[in-house]
Amino acid sequence: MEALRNFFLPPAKTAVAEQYDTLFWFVHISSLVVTIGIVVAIIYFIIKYRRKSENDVTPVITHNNKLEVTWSVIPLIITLVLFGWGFQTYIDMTKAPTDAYEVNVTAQKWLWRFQYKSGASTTNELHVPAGRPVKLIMQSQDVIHSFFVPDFRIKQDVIPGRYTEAWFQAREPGESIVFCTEYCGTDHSNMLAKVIVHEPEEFAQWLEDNSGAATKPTDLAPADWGEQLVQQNACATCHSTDGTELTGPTWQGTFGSEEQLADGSTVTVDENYIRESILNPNAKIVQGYGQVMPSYQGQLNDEQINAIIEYIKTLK
Ligand code: HEC
Ligand SMILES: [Cu+2]
Repeated sequence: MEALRNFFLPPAKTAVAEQYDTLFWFVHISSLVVTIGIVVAIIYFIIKYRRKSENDVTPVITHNNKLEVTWSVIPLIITLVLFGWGFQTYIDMTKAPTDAYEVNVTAQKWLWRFQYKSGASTTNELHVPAGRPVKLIMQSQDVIHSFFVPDFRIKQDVIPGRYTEAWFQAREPGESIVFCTEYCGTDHSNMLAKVIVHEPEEFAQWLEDNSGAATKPTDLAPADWGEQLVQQNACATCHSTDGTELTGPTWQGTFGSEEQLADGSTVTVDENYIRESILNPNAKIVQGYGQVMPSYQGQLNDEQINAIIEYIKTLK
């Protein structure tokens, strides 16, 4: 049974997901039973009432009250039960418990940012505790995106200029994938994130360790911190470090090189140019690329930008 379930649907990692699946199976199995019943009845009648001789005459039947009431009332009851059941499940899915842990979610082409109460923030990784409801307060910086976690059976549009909400309570530690399910441009299919569910104590520790992300950890060299920041901010969705061309130019050997810009001029890739590219990406567009890089103004401070510059310098 478990194997059959998993063959059709991803594992259900929340109680709501299980509720949802039960309803899903009820709808499908009852439809299957009714369909088979109808097909069998049709075949039976075809055989039983076939024309058997030349003077076989079809009797005139006007109506049958008992039969007609039966075949109207039974489906009506099934429909009402389905409606009530579906409505209850929908309410359970949409109304977050009041004691939920809140996380702010920002979607933008093509990444997900998560901000926690403690001041920590992450990109493309949502860290949450197991066994506790988590409420997501979501908004978009640009176009409509949609936050979809198949394992939790939650899917919610994320819209510019207005908050939308979703919630879940993961049972056990583990990882689940987040997809963007609203087509949002070139890299829509790469707009992925992970939900990382921790044991509650481990989550508290994680929050503590990550709340000071705005200052350099003392045990890291600036370039190493820069590498970490680049990962945390998902720059790698668009920039490779090995020469591969993605949505943005590769960083391999870029520092000190001459960059050809879209307006025909050239610029030397130095500290100032990188800084400007991060804070105001549309000021100078590299030839052959689109205006798609989001601004990191207000997201990365000077110290962090310096570290990223140090890191880019190491990519020869
Ligand atoms: C959504 C894709 C995307 C993301 C995410 C992104 N960039 Fe970019 N980036 C681009 C594109 C496209 C260009 C080229 C067009 C332009 O100049 O704006 C670019 C240009 C740059 C340049 C100039 C590079 C050169 O060779 O001239 C730098 C530096 C840069 N980005 C740094 C970053 C950093 C640091 C991050 C993460 C904090 C980041 N980018 C995240 C798309 C992205
Ligand atoms: Cu999207």
